[in-house]
Amino acid sequence: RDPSQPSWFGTPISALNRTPACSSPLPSLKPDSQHTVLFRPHVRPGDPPRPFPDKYRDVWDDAHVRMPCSDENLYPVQDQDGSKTVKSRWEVVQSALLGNIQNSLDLEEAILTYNSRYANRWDFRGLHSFFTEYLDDDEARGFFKVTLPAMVKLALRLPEIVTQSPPLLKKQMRHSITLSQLQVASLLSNAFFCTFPRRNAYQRNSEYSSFPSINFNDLFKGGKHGVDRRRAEKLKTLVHYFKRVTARMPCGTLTFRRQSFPKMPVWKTCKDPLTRLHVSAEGMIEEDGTGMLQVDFANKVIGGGVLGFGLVQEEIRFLICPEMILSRLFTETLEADECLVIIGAEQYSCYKGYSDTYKWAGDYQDQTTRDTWGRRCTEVVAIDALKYRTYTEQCNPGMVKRELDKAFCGFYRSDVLPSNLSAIATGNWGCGAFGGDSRIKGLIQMMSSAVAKRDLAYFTFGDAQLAEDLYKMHEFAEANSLSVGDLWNVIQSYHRTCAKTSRKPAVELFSYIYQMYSDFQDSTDEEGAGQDW
Ligand code: AR6
Repeated sequence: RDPSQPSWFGTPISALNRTPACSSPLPSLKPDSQHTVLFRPHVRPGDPPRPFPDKYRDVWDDAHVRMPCSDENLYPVQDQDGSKTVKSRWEVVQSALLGNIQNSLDLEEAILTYNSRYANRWDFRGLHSFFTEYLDDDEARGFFKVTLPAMVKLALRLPEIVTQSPPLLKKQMRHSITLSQLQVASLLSNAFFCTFPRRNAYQRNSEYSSFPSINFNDLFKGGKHGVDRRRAEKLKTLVHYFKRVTARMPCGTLTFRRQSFPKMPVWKTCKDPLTRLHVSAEGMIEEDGTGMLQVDFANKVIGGGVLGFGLVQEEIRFLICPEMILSRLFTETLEADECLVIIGAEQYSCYKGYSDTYKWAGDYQDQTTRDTWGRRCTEVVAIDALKYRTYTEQCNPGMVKRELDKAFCGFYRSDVLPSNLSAIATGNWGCGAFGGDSRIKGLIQMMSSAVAKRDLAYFTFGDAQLAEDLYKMHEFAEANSLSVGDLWNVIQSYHRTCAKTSRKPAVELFSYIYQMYSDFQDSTDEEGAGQDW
């Protein structure tokens, strides 16, 4: 970056709202028909909240997570004489994990005991090389001696810790789940040991085919050349989380909320002016957006490739804040008008690099304040953009509406006064793996946040030109008193002029907008007549 050039434009970031300073007091935490709370709503500092109900109450149906510890979780086991009997799978899990696991080969054997159908299909080469080639001997020994037995304990205490089956957050449901960090840690330990039933087969029409995977087996795969560096760095980051929570269990809570609204704005007629914009070439959403609504550039399958190969914004966020991975246990694929909000996830790790250069960079002590429900004041919203191949298709009215609606669904809070809303911390949503254009998407996010009545902090990930261009467009819209509806109309008019071009048109959207309005000004100056978009 040229140091003589400014790195940010617009409203100073210090002027934007952040939680908890901007928030109104929370109502007391109470379960209701739209909110499942898995503990007694009683937060005691220094002590994880007690689960609710006191004794494990199982539900084994298609509306709830099928728990590994359910009595209904049965598994065929071959007896010594070759005959098959059906046994409690949880008992098999317990005896396998309580066996003597001293290295990754033992771990593989244990996991396959209760996943025997996958013995020839799952590949553990990545896990083996992680412990033999990637970690040094002391670290590997420490893991099997200290962390792994503690993780086993945490996983097997599941029926004491999570005493009811969490509901599934299915398509179009408006429902929240609040649980303790201890409950999340116990469920995630089970995911690491691949104990969740019916979550291994993802063929079409299988029960969970429209849900993300949750068992960690895909992370244990090998690469073409022995150790897969991406998976190894992911494992390092996740092992660090388990090391932290087994050494000292955090006492807070988290909420996962599936959100949609019965009515979306009629964009064409929205009179709202743009809200304030801070745009910066420096800074990151998770670092500089503390207390703001932080955008997760999501996949409709929440968490994307976090348990596989993917390693961009969403996956990195889920790795450094692994409690977010739990969303994969219960969140069905997001539809066009839905999002998932995650409040309270803690950051446990630092990282360096991005994608192929991603590296775990040590411990992170999250100092974010907690709210009165015990959650870190960190709110992340998962919104999935569409994947694009051409510039033109992104201006198609149907596509623009889809993206405006998606962002609006993520940003809007029907029950909060605008003055109590934090700003949105975002950036090049949909513009990396999903191939969108950052100027079009930047404008779309400005429009959605305007109707949601929230300011925007936009981090361009080092792109100084983009920062300047977005700022100029924002200034231009303000100077010309352009409302969201005016912007919608000019995008439509642009699409009509360039719809026949399949590739990138000669004039891009921003230049077109500038040109249209100066023509409009010229024509009004000369003839006193407006142009009808
Ligand atoms: N802060 C600010 N900007 C960032 C950050 C950050 N921490 N990280 C990346 N960027 P991408 P998409 C910028 O590709 O296109 C995942 O697999 C950077 O300029 O993650 O919406 C999901 O699961 C980067 O190029 O988002 C989906 O499957 C740009 O944001 C898919 O990728 C876009 O990041 C979503 O892809």
